[in-house]
Amino acid sequence: ERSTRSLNFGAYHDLDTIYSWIDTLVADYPNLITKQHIGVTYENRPMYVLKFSTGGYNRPAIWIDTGIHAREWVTQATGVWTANKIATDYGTDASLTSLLNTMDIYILIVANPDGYVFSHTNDRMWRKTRSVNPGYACRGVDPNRNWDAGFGGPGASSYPCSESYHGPSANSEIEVKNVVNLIQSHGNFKAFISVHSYSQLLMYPYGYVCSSANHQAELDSVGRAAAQKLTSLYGTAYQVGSICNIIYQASGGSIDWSYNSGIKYSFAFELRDTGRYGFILPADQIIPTASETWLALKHIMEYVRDH
Ligand code: ING
Ligand code: ZN
Repeated sequence: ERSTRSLNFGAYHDLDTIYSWIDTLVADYPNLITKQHIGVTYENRPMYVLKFSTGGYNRPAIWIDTGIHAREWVTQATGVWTANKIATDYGTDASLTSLLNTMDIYILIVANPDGYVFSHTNDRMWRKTRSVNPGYACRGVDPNRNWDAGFGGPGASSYPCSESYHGPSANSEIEVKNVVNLIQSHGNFKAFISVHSYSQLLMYPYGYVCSSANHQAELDSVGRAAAQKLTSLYGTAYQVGSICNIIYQASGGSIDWSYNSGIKYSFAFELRDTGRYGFILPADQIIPTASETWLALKHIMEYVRDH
């Protein structure tokens, strides 16, 4: 695909196209957006985070990542749409503008670049990273079982060919380590939101255990209000709950790590749909999905700004 100045947000795009578009967005909004290179992938591709900031130094910040699982294409597409939405709404949407006057927003649109490329070139259903597993022909680690939160426990596999293989050690995947390094060196993130598909869920910790997080009641009420906003646009039904209670026990997940690291407002989305198309969501649902999700994201961000 040729690089384009204005992207069709209602279509799926490959990595090169997204990366070219990121450069045009940064060029169009130089006073709002910077591109941070946070490291390279296993296959040596760069990883870029977009930072939306109106100034200050190391302001309290919101983290959003999309595409940690390669095949969940509506999530990378939602990341693109959301980045564009923030850029175009700053200065016109009063609430977003006030948020960006005191906080920064970071978006990692393609959290698993090697996997994303492979899902375009070889296997549309690829989920994991592309790292070599010594002694095995099958590649990859599940990057959402690789974080240092209950690592290697129930809800992850020790078999390298499994779709939920946790990897040899926590943070073994450089794509995970790059994010951990950024979050830790920054030290002032107040929310950590990781976007998956599919199932239409809004989840909070924990996944590695089925007991309640300390802030369960608050996270549940913020989550419910956010889901209500989401539903208000097109009636899309969402369930809200802890990972373990609402989907399945899963160890080594990113939002359990962020929560245990002190980032109280840690959430994971599972976007559309509930299984009719699953990972192969038709492109004509990208903009509706991103638009409804934005209302929930905004609710969480506003809550964090005000608390
Ligand atoms: N679902 C997530 C998975 O990694 C999840 C669910 C989210 C688990 C957050 C743990 C933490 O299995 C998909 N579809 O990948
Ligand atoms: Zn996923």
